[in-house]
Amino acid sequence: MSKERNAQPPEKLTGIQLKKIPSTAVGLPAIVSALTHIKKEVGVLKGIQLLKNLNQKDGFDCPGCAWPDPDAKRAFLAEYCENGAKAVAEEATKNKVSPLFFATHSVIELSKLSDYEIGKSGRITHPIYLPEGKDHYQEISWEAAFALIGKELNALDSPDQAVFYTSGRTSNEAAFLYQLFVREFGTNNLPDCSNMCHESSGVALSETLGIAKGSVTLDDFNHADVVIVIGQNPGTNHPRMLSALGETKKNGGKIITINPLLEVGLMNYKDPQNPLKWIGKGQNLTDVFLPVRINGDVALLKIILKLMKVEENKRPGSVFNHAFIAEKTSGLPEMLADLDRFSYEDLLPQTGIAMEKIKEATALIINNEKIIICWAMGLTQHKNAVDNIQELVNILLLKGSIGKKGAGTCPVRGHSNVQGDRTMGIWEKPKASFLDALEKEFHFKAPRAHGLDVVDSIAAMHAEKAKIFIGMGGNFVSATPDTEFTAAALRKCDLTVQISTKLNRSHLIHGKTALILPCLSRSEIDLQSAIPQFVTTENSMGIIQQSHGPLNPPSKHLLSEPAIVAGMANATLQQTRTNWTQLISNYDGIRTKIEATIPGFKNYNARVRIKGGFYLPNTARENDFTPSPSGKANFTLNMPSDIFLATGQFMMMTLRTHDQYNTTIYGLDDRYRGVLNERRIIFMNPEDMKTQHLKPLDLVDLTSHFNNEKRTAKGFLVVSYAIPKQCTATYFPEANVLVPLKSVAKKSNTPTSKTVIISIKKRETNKKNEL
Ligand SMILES: Nc1nc2c(c(=O)[nH]1)N[C@H]1C(S)=C(S)[C@@H](COP(=O)(O)OP(=O)(O)OC[C@H]3O[C@@H](n4cnc5c(=O)[nH]c(N)nc54)[C@H](O)[C@@H]3O)O[C@H]1N2
Ligand SMILES: Nc1nc2c(c(=O)[nH]1)N[C@H]1C(S)=C(S)[C@@H](COP(=O)(O)OP(=O)(O)OC[C@H]3O[C@@H](n4cnc5c(=O)[nH]c(N)nc54)[C@H](O)[C@@H]3O)O[C@H]1N2
Ligand SMILES: [Mo]
Repeated sequence: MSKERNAQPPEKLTGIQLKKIPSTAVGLPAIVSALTHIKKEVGVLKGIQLLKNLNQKDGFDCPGCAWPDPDAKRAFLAEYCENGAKAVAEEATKNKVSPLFFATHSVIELSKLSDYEIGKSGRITHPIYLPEGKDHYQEISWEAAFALIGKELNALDSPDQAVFYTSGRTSNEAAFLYQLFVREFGTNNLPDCSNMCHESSGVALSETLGIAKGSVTLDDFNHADVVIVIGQNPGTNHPRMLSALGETKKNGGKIITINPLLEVGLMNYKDPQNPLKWIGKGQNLTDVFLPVRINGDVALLKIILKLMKVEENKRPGSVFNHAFIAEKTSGLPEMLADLDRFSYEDLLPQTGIAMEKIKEATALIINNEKIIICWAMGLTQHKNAVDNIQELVNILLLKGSIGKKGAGTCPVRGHSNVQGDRTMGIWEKPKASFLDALEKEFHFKAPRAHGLDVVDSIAAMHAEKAKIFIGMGGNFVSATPDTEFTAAALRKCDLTVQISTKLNRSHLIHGKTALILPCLSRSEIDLQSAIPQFVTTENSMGIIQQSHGPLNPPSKHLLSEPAIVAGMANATLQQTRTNWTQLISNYDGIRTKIEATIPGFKNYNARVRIKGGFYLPNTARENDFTPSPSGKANFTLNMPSDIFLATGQFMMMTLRTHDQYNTTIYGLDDRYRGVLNERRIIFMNPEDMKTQHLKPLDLVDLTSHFNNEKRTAKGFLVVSYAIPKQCTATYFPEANVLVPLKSVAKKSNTPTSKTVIISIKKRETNKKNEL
């Protein structure tokens, strides 16, 4: 066996089966799939206990996604979806990773497994340590682990030589303490998963509307005339959003879908919570489907804007909301003039869509006022991602479709508390007012220089400018771009520390020494001073709610995330005036500190105890754009894609299957796209396959091209699919090795995981299972 720890999943095929793509999402198959996972991972009784509590007002917040729960009515048994059920099944698994497991399996051996197999090993039960040069992790006491972290951190030449990553499941309480610890230590190096996710949305919305968050509430979906879903696959990633879209339709609203793929969930669905509806035809969702080419969105939106302008010129006052524009916005003349620089002839080929279809969608926008636009990674992970989102804002501003019922921005967040973590100060570019408040409350000098985000952290570790990596959750090596480069960066560190629930590849690609600190999950009872604590989270629409897990933890050696932060802080900070031990003895104390430092949390402890929680203030929702740089809502000038494909090159987007949560692989199927039991596939347009002389299920190697650099991923099966020409799709994380670290979005520095330029080469072998 090679001595190298594998940073990538093995290039092994698992036995693909292709099925007909279903015509309906959710319904009975989703329930069956959810229950199968629950039964296999946790057992029936514990499973029912879990589902009963999920997303209820006195239950716990689903770790699946950040979609909000209904303010009033919640489903009788449970407010859950197939993929939420899979998420809780995964963390409540019966399988355990104990010190004995590590004694019998070396790190090298584990790294040869697939991500699916690594994840299925189960929950980590003890703090674990990998001494320098060793192949087996071994048990360590919490005290010794914290002491090691304190010693290593304090031995650095500068606090800026450490990076402190966060994934978005971390509760508000843990996130607040974590950023406080990091800033008291002396750095703003707080990269987080947001840097790879909705950072582009935050940048675009702050510049235009003065707030980094979306403006709509769930109730707005009941009132919208038109909902545009662009660059998002809610049937898989936010299944409960389908119910909201269903409500829009029931109330007479229309849905426009803009996506290279006709994602089943957006076409037709059967409400899982209403068994009477499992039989029959289901509900149609999308009215107009625009199959845009990858990264053709700005071109498409510019055509829509141009058509709106033409119609407005014909019938002044019939398209634009002049009262709103005059009172609230700035920059309209420049934006309208800029549209003339772009011709339909130049824009249309970038979209790949027939003009008639675009006109059909534009008519809905022209003739209606209450418009919601929802988006996710299909817009945020491109070089011109910020332009994508600002172009959407241009449309909303022309219509005055913001800050009123049934209208507004809806960036649909990923991780269940990624938005809350930012509110709590997990950010490498904190505002001065936030640092001022921390300094006042905690009596220390906060570092003012901006810190490193994800991409810059990787570069800094690779250049040995950063030497310690601490990860609060997540799976850094597999989630980030440029897998081999990132792995090399992590291997150069003196110490890597992962605070985790389950085993993942980031435990196996480590620094000279490594620690795994196992923590409680969202679904478990968190006792401090013998009293059960609850934590709080913020969903995609800015509602703060409490969450308390019903299950006994899988091991008595686990600590909560806040307790782990306090342990690290006590072992590291010599000058601190914060009483960390007291803060974690009762989480109300942490919330009191949050209230004292972060706006919007007045009477936090009382208000969060009211069932259903409370809304944070949201200026855009209130039609107030004064926090924007100009004091008004800004129209902006945006650029279409400048990507040029040479002959034989394709654009590749990296997607989630229906059976994974980011890097956690629940199973090997992508049911809604008709691909079963295989992840190493590439979706291709049948005509492109012809020109490349490829047949279905041919085995190919993929090479990405960026600035004369090449990266290769081996062994993918070609799947013929309805995808625009010159566009292809693969799954994340298998294809991350192809995403160049330096290929990032302008302004937000987000890796361009949805526009990777590749060429495809057929393998000269017939032995499909021997790569
Ligand atoms: N079950 C489950 N739920 C999840 C997750 C999960 O992995 N599993 N992940 C969570 C996280 S962290 C996030 S951020 C979200 C992700 O949620 P999504 O953003 O829905 O996830 P992706 O699979 O990245 O899908 C992106 C969608 O954008 C489309 N797309 C790609 N490129 C373009 C483009 O150039 N233009 C347009 N218009 N569309 C494009 C793709 O075809 C696809 O439908 O989901 C969250 N919820
Ligand atoms: N190519 C490509 N790359 C992408 C994306 C893409 O679309 N394409 N999407 C990007 C996006 S949107 C995101 S958000 C990132 C995700 O990046 P991450 O958030 O880093 O990755 P996850 O896979 O969500 O992390 C899973 C791990 O978190 C740990 N974990 C789970 N629950 C808890 C908990 O409650 N506490 C703690 N401490 N640990 C826990 C488990 O050990 C699990 O293995 O990936 C990004 N990477
Ligand atoms: Mo995300």
